Amino acid sequence: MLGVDGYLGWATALHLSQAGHDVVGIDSLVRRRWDRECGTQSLIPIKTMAQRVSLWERLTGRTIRWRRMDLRNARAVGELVRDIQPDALIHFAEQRSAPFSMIDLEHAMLTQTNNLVGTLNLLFALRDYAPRAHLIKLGTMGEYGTPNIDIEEGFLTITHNGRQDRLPFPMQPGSFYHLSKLHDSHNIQFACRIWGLRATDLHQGVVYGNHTDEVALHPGLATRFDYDAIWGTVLNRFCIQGALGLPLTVYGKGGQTRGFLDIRDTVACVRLALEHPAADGEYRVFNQFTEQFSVKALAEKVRDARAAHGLKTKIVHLANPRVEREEHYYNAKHQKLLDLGLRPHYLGDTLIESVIEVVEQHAARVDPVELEQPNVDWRRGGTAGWRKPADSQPRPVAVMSPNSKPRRPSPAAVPTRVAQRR
Ligand code: NAD
Ligand code: USQ
Repeated sequence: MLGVDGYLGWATALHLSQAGHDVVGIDSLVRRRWDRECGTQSLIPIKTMAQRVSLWERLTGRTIRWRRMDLRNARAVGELVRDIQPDALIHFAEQRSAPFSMIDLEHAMLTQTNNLVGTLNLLFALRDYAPRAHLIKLGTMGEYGTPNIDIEEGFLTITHNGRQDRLPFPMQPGSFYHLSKLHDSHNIQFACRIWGLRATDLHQGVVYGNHTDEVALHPGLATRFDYDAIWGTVLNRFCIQGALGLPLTVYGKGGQTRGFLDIRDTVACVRLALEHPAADGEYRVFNQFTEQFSVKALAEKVRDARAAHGLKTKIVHLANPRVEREEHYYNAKHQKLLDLGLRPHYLGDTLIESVIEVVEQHAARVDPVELEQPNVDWRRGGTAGWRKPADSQPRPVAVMSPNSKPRRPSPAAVPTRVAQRR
C-alpha cells in the first residue's frame, strides 16, 4: 500500500487489513510537509503513522507493517519489491491536488516528477523482481476531460476509413496534475504491453466523506480531511461551508459535471480490484465513481439538507479560477466495478448530515479564509498570498455573488466558534 498516510490510503489500508490481507504501508510523509508549506491542515487531527498502526494493532490484533520511503528513490523501491514479494501493489502515493500543480512552474514540475518518477520506479521494480504482482493504480476521471460524447471505461472502438480498432479513449485533462495521471496511464499501459505486467488503472471520481467502518472504530484512527482551496475537494468543502453557515462557493456557472463517490466505496472498489486481479499482460481501466452531479446540483443538495433543519444557506458563484467547461454534456460509464459486485453508498442527506456533524466537532480548527477565496488561478498561477505560513496575516477575502459585495473577513463575518485562527 503506497500512500498509506493519505486520506484514501489510510482508510483503504485499514479496510484491507480488516479483511485479512497482510498490508505493508509505505509513505514519505511528504503530504504533511506540503501542508506546512501551504499553511493548510486536515480538519480532523490525525495521529502519526507510528501511533496509528500501533493503535490498530491494539484494537484488532492485526498488524500493518509501516515503512517511511520516498517512491522517487529507485533503489529503495526495487529493494522493497524484491524483499516483500507482494501479490499486489496499491498505488495512492502521488501529489493529488490540481490547484497545487497550477501554482507555478516549480509546482507543476514537482507534481509531474513526483508522480511520474514514482510510478516508473514501481514499474521497473515489478519487471525486475515481481512481474506477476498486480499493480492497482489510482488514476482519475479527470484524465478524460469533458468530451461531447459518452465516456467509456478506458477504451473506445473506432471505425476509421473502413477499418476498426479498440483504442485508448481520447483524453483531455484539465490541469498539470490531471496530466500527470494520464502520463502515468500511458507508462503503465506500455509496461503491460512490453513486459507482460498486469495492472488495473482506477479512474476515480471526486471522493467525499470521512467515515468507513474501520476508521470509525476509534478517534485515533481518523483519516485526514481537507477543506481548504488547494487540497479540499468540492463536496467536502460545501459540507464544511454549510456547517459553518458560510456561503457555498460554486466556481463559475456550476454546470461542471463530475463523477463522485463515497470514501466507503473507494475502499470497497480497491478491494474488488485486488480480489479480482487483471490477467498477465492485461492493462484494464475501471471508472471508479457511483453518481455524477453538477457542482451547482451538489451545492443545492447541501443547501436543502440545511434547510431541513430550518437553516438558511447561501450559494455564491465566484469567478471561476479554473479554465474548464461550465456547461457541457457528461455521461461516463461506470459498469465494471458494479459487475464485480460493488454495492454503492449513494449520496443522501444522511451523509451530508454526518459530515456536518464531524465538522461541528472540529469547528475550532477551521480557518474560514480557506473556505472563501480560491488562491490559485489557472491563467495566472498562485495569486498573492496563496502560501499562508502559520504566522502570516490573513489573506484578503473577496466573496463575489450577485447579492453580496466583496468583503474582508472580520470576526463578525463568520460564526464566532470558527473565528479563531491557528
Ligand atoms: P493524499 O494527499 O491525502 O495522500 C497521498 C499520500 O501519498 C500522502 O500521504 C503523501 O505523503 C504520499 N506521497 C506522495 N508522494 C509520495 C512519494 N513520492 N513517495 C511516497 N509517498 C508519497 O491524497 P488522497 O486524496 O488520499 O489521494 C490518493 C490517490 O488517489 C492519489 O493518487 C489521487 O490522485 C487519487 N485520487 C484521489 C481523489 C480524491 O478525491 N481524494 C479522487 C481521485 C483520485
Ligand atoms: N469547485 C467549485 N467550488 C469549490 C471547489 C471546487 O465549484 O469550492 C469545482 C471545480 O471548479 C471543479 C469541481 O468543483 O469543477 C471539482 O473540483 P475538486 O477540487 O473537487 O476536484 P479536482 O480538482 O478535480 O480534484 C479532485 C482530487 C483529485 C482527483 C479528482 C477526481 O483532488 O486528486 O483526481 O478530484 S476528478 O475530478 O474526477 O478528476
